[in-house]
Amino acid sequence: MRFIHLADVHLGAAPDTGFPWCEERENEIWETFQRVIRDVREKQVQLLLISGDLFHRQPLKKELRDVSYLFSTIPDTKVVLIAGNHDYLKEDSYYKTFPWGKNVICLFGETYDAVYLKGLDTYVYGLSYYSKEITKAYYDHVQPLAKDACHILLAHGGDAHHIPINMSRLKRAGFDYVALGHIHKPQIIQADAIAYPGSLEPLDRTETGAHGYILGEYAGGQVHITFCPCAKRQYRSLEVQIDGDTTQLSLEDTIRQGLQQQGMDDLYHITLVGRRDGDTVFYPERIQKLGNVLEVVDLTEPDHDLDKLKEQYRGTLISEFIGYFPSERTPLETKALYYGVQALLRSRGQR
Ligand SMILES: [Mn+2]
Repeated sequence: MRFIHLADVHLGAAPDTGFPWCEERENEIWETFQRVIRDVREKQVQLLLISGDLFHRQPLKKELRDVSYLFSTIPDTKVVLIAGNHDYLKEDSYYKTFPWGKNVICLFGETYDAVYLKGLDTYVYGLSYYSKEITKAYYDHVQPLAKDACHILLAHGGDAHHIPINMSRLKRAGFDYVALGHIHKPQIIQADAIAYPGSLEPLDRTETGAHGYILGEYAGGQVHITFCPCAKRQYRSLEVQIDGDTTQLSLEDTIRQGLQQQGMDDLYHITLVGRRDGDTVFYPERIQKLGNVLEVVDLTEPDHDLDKLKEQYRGTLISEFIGYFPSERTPLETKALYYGVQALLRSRGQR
């Protein structure tokens, strides 16, 4: 039996608020979800597991109709889902009354429940959120039925306010696979047994690295899983080394090349490090235009010609301060020297 495990799709989210590509990203989450449905069909996946937070907030009726349509395009695949803390089952949630197709099973109980999928000889277990937070450690006491079949738990949470999970306990519980959701960083807790696929598309700049879903196979009583990257974009950090020869235009060229190499769709946090020419000032707003740049942090320090300054400011504190340091310096001493010179120059009203 082949399955796909998804979580934290967050349909309806619009990441990177305030940036020109924000609206595009809202659509891309839908497009990537559609791509997963296409993969379900092409890879002949029999079971699609969604471990909570399919929606970013309470789903609109038209959004449920769209999702339901997509599920209707994979009629031979069973879809099992639970509601997470973002799309929790609020009293008037459209989730509760929505008429899903017959291949879709919602484990919308407030307490632990199971469904048996006959054709797949598989039990899927789970519960859903009825509030934004649950502090009770529900998964500490769950276990599969004593029946010869494949047993899969859908679970959403893993932090103090969203069903804390004792992983070592869960490892011993006896499930063939635990399909986790809520933590947005993809991670395998136990090889071929317990995993978070992470958010389908990364949703904020802390969610660096590849994102996607988990493809699983159950055969001969054993599960085997692989992580399949599928997101359109990645958040990346780019560190650029500056030296005395770097100019604004040479820097722009370096960054342009870096972005092209790593991917123009990706979203960047750029940091400038090193020592720049004493007269050079970089313009972050021009760097921002080179691609999808979220932020430019300039940590460079000016590279002063110390001998020249010492001569120029002879008889002043600046000259004395420079002379205080030996020519062979530790990195810390060098840092103190440059910071000090910079501060003293600034206090004289000069750059
Ligand atoms: Mn969540």
